[in-house]
Amino acid sequence: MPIESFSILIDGQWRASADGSTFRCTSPFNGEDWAEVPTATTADVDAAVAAARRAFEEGPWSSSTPLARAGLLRRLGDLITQSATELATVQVRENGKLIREVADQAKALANHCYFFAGVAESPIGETLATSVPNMQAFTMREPIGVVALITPWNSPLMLLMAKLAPALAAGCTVVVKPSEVTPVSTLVFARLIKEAGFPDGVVNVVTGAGETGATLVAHPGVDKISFTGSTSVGKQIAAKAAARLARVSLELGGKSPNIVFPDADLDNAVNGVMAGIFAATGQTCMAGSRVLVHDDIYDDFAKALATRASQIRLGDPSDPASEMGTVACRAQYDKVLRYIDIAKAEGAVLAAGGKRPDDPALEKGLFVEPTVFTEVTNDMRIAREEVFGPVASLIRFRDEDDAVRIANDTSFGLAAGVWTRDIALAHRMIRRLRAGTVWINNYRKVNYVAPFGGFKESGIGRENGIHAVNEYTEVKSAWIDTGNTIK
Ligand code: TXE
Repeated sequence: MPIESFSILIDGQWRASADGSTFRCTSPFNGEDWAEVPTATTADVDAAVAAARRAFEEGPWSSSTPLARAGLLRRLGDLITQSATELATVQVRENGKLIREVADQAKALANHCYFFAGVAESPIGETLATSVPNMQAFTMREPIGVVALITPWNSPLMLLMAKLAPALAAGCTVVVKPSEVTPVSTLVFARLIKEAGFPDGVVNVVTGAGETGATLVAHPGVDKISFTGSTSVGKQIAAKAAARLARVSLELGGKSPNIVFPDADLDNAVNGVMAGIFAATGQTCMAGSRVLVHDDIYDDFAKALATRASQIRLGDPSDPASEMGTVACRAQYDKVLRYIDIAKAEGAVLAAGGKRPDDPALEKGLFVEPTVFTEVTNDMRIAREEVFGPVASLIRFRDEDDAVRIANDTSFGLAAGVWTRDIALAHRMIRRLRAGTVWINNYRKVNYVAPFGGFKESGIGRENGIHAVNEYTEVKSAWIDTGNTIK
């Protein structure tokens, strides 16, 4: 197959990197290189930030009305709908995620545009009831300025859209740095930005590895960094941003508990636990990787889960019949297998999977069998550290208090699931779990209207929902003297 070449987008122009350097993308399914993408240099990052700054301060964007921005977002939504198949296919090629998962996700990107178009047009600001006589005081919200959007590889376009739509609705300009594992989908998507008619410099895309991201983070022209990725890089970014008090929002890792009480509908619970950890090959920040199961049902539940896990059909991610795709890249594949070894060494009992599949048809792909460990305790590394792969760890609990204690005994706090038919227990668990999202009798539901983000080391800030736009604005207070007190 010939290698396809792509360019970066700076100030509305498609360009090679300043020094002509490139890197290649490798298919996680067949191991072949298929695309060549520029490695953006410091000069490219400078040019992208300068273009974003000009567009923010001088271009038509700086005086754009909310109505105009909403119109562009709606047009982008329409173009996404027309191109949804292409946007899905390129992501499957890049990260090995199932077409049947990504196809719906690609279509749903348009909803973000429509929703945040509405948010752009909504009233903002408050009239204040101050204690000061003869004063009219009110607040308004203004765009923060130039925002760096640094994104990962697991859902490249959905995670980009969660940042881009509110940033554009707010009136910011952006420089996007997609993951080096999945840069092409963002570049293909950027064509739609141009076609929709956003002014030059409003959206710029530079590609490269972590170094390019670090250059962007350190750039004095960047007012805010919105990052999704690992907790370790998130902490580095927060520390660097703090040096010049640049704003940050961080959507980081998780070790989310999925808690099954003995009164739950067990078939539903098994399905939900499977979706929580095996969808997207376990490569989601919200993966339900710690499965907390009540003592009374533990053995039966473990048996049912192990049986179902071993029946999952691994295969070509572009085949709608496949039920689990590949891990996205070699480094991640090595990490998953390493954690499987760590779990075994710690004394966890392997109940399903635990290796690459024997099927010769899958031999070139980065496949790992759906894996279930039982007799995991919450102090083991497999229960404390994010694996980001198809590895479920089953932990026993005795009662509600024990479940809450184990669930909250983690440095993360992104999400949690609870399976029970007891409505009072469900409500108590929602309050007691320290996590940004709690699902009752379902798992992994996200939507553009529902705020998403983490407690503790799972992040800072929220994406989605009407308040996401506030992550891209500053509040200004204004005071007007209505008493003519200055003569
Ligand atoms: O993430 P990185 P990686 C977790 C998951 C996974 C681990 C490593 O546990 O196994 O992270 O994945 C850019 N300054 N998640 O290595 O490195 C990088 O180029 C600025 C959770 O892919 O955090 C990419 O664009 N940017 C997660 C982005 O950061 C830097 C999704 C994410 O890469 C940088 C993905 C630096 N110093 C992985 N170093 C989630 N929350 O969903 C790297 N980058």
